[in-house]
Amino acid sequence: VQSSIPEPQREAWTKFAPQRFAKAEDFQRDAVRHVETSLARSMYNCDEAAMYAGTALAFRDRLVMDWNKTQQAHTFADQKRIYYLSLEFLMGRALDNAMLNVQQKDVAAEGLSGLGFRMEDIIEQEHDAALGNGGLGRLAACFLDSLATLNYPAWGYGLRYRYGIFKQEIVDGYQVEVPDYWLDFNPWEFARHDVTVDIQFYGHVDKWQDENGKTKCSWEGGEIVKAVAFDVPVPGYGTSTTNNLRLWGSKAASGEFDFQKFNSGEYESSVADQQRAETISAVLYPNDNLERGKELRLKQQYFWCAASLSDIVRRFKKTGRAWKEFSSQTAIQLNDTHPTLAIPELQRILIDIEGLEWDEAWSIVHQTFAYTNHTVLPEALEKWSVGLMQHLLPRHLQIIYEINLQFLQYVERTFPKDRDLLGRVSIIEESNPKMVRMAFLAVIGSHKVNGVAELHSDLVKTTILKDFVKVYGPDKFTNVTNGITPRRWLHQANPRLSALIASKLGGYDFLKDLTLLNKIEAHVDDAEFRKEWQAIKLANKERLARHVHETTGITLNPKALFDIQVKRIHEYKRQQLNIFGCIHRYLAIKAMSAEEKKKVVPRVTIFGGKAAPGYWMAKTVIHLINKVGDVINNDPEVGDLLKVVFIEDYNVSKAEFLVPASDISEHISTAGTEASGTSNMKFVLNGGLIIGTCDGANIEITREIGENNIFLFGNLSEDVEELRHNHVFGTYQLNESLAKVFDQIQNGKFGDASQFSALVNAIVDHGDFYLVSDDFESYCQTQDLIDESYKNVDEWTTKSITSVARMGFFSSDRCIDEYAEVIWNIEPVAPTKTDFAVDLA
Ligand code: CJB
Repeated sequence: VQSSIPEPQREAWTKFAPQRFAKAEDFQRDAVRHVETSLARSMYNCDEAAMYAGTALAFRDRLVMDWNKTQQAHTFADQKRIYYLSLEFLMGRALDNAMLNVQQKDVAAEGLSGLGFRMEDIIEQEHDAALGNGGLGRLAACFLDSLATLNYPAWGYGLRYRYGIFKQEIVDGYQVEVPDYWLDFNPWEFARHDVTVDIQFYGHVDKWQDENGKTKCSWEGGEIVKAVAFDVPVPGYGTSTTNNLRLWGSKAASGEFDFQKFNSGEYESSVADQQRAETISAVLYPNDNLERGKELRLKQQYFWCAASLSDIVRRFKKTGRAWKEFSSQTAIQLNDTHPTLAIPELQRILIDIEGLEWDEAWSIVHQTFAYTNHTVLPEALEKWSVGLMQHLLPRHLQIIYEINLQFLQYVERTFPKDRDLLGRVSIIEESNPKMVRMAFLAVIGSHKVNGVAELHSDLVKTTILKDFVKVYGPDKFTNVTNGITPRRWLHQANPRLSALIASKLGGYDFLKDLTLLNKIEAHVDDAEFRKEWQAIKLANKERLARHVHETTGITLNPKALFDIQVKRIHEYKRQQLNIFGCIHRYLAIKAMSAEEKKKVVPRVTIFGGKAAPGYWMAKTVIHLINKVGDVINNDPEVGDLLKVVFIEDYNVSKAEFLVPASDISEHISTAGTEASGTSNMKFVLNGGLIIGTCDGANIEITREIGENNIFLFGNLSEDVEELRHNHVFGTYQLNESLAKVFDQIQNGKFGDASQFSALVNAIVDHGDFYLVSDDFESYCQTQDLIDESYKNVDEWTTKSITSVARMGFFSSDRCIDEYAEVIWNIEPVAPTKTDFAVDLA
């Protein structure tokens, strides 16, 4: 391609292609040009929003150049690629990240200042890209950052939701959901109206014999919806590699509206068809760790899987390779079971359309896919009714039945004496109605299955997938402990800490190799270093206190111990344990003499997180937190000794200023329920200590940083089952301190007690499934220990520095390298500097 372009033309292209900003003026030229010409604004009406747009477009120009080159280089390299299929990408803001990753933020800040703007205000203008619920979606976003940074030839595939996760407002202490329409100005996406795929739904299967007497099937009839590609550049840090995130939007197959219908006078119904098609990519389902079998959700899943696979197969076919090479050129990672339909879809493409034999096709499919499990909670495991699948995807259901038949025949041959095993591992659950178990299909159709932290990966093998370990042996199952990108979660969120670390390590190499952090341990006794370390934490707390004051009117003492729990609200994550603990602390303060009060370590407890709109119990927890806050924050006897704050609308950009401001953060799930957690890693990386249960990645964090540097409490996962059994059948006694907390709630101390009765009854009458009572004593004692420890500033600072130094393992770069080696078998492609035109299709 390169050599086919005559030299003079190539010269002209190269000469006029946008370059890096050598100085602030270069940035200003581009930003001003975009404000003037792309936005049709001028110096006289350029507000912060317009300057954000000008800045974003100026940086976008740079990203696009690298993006084009990267895609071309990956095409030339013709190496194996990894496709990451995720229904959620919780990206947050892009501008700050882009400026830092291309290492041009300082130039832009200087340029903006010369134009009369402050960098912080410009960054604040951007709407979060909130195409995810929580940990699972944010993990996908961290992975994209690492894949690009490590120069892997990778694409993300997702859905372009018109509405991301809802915005949360708190009204009278209750959560109210407001739609998140985020697309009115999004400079980061490129609509590829020429890259479309027709997606079929419903219809029926035709069966016939071909000329050789072979039975053939084809999926006929039904309706067609068009998938349109929207591409988002994903820049790596300190490399020209810029990968692609392709998000699919849905449109009516007939284009704007059906002209035949239109011309025959059916204007309204042609517009209705259009709207119905667009509904598929309209909204992100707002559930975290919960699946509800809604038809539209299944439609979303198939729409996205089919569009992505068609794209992947098309790209492979352009290389002219034989099908048997597909899986050595293509790895597809299934982020949870949401994309499991990609398995029968690839099988369908190979046998019905490409004419391969079943066995040959199945071996390609099975070598291509790998599946990541993110939860063992039963309510989160996806199942779809056979009836719904028959209706929506009749050919896929047939293929799933065939996959199941062959699998069960194998199991029967291998374990002829274990008749029950067949029912236990069947993809089809023989319930009424019959259900398709997606996790089983994902396991059978993949060559590797991984959990996301050591304990979780063990639990996967001993609980939900136990029988599959028997069938396949243990080698199919592996662990890849989650990680986070240090670019966003240290360098971007906490620039001053990042700079302090860089000053000791002689540069920012640690952002690419986080294990280098261990070198700061040598400075743990350096007085200047420690002073600056403490000053940074205080400044971050002051910034958070300002935010709280501006948004709630509550005044916080920045010297108090800041205790933060931010994550989705869920019974298993146990925000109820935290708020009951706050009430317990409040009662203790109320009972103190003036002398005793002097010894109390002032504490600020901050909560944030969304409840799924239909999750009533989680909404009740939010309500209780807000009501408790109202009472405590206005009690003059308490003053600064305790404040309880709920931060509205927790999202990625809020996490970026909350995480660096914590002294303690809470990761207190019932042991065995939180697969990994990733915010635990973010908080520790920013010098906060944690209080946590022996669950998920807390266990590995403890191993890395040392048990003196973490506050663990509570029952162990191996004891949970027996404790639960005891609650229901044994002589179980409610913890006494907790009983006193409940008395206060029931006496109406925090408003109408009936509002909170379900929360109390879940523990008192309904078996306390999440073991709040069992862990309460240990939780409160550990909180007291934290107070004592915090009094000793020197000791606390040492713990903080030591912990950060030992967090290198939790970089998502380490995690991606593990996937690349153990699961995907892919190699990086050297980033290129050449300039030539590109074909992104
Ligand atoms: N996770 O965010 C979700 N949603 C789900 O439906 C299932 C799991 C979370 O995935 C994270 C990334 O692996 C884990 O760290 C977290 O523990 C898990 O709850």
